[in-house]
Amino acid sequence: MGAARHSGTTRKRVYGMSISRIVTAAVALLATFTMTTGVALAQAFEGSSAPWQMGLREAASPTMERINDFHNFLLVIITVISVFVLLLMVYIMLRFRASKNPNPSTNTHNTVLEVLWTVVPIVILVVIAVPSFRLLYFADRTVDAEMTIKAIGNQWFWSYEYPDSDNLTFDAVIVEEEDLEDGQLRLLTTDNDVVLPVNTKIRILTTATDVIHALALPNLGIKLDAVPGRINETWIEIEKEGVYYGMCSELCGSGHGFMPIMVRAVSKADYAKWVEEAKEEFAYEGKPGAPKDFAAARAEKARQIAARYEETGEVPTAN
Ligand SMILES: [Cu+2]
Repeated sequence: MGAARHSGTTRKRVYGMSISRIVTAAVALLATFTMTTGVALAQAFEGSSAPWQMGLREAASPTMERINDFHNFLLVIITVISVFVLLLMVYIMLRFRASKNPNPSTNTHNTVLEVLWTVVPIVILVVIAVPSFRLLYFADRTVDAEMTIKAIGNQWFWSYEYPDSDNLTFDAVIVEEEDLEDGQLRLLTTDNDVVLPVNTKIRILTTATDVIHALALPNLGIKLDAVPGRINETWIEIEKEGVYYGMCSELCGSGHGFMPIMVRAVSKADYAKWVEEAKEEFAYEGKPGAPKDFAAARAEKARQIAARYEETGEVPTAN
């Protein structure tokens, strides 16, 4: 102890900087970092991946918070198992190596060991299964949804319907690289974004026009198959205003990588305002001049986009 403390004092003098100064500098650095991150968060939340990101995306819904917790819990379990197995194998390789054991053991059974290596994995699986099922049921659906949004996958764009607002509907097609404006993300930006209110329980329904697609929004903990002829359901409650990016997550054809999902979460008041504006711009049931059959119009648009994409091989955009 004394020697360690002594050498510490010597080092302190050598570098000419006291420990307390180092601590102060570290605290100042940390404070600056926290402040800048805080400011960044206070601006607008951006739900996208970052280069060299570790772990999952930042959670912005109760489901994703639980997915994150579950992921961290599993990480501990698999780390312990991996380290245990590694140490066991190193031990076996050293302790039972051929040079040390000219006459190999002829043991074939060990009842205690066999019971243990059966029971312990079962216990581990049960420990994983209980929170896993709890999470599955939590993410499944909400009984008291305040609104509903329907996402329809097409080759290769998404359409959205707002059943609570006279089936207000529009398509969201990718913005091509050369048309991107400053700050818009490549392969993730759509011409129309899906506007949703924060702090609202939103029921999500999804289906598809042609083949199986999948609605995925990592920050919100959503990955839901969009299957033709059936409706899948889940729910979200977005906690932060901002933009959330996602992608189709089911291989759905050659334009699969070009059908991003872009959600803009706004306050409830701004959402109500947006619905009024959107009704001017987009079609809804009963609007003069709106197509009689939204699904047929959508299918026709998908056919045109697919045909042009086949011809040119370029990103399948709307125009
Ligand atoms: Cu798709």
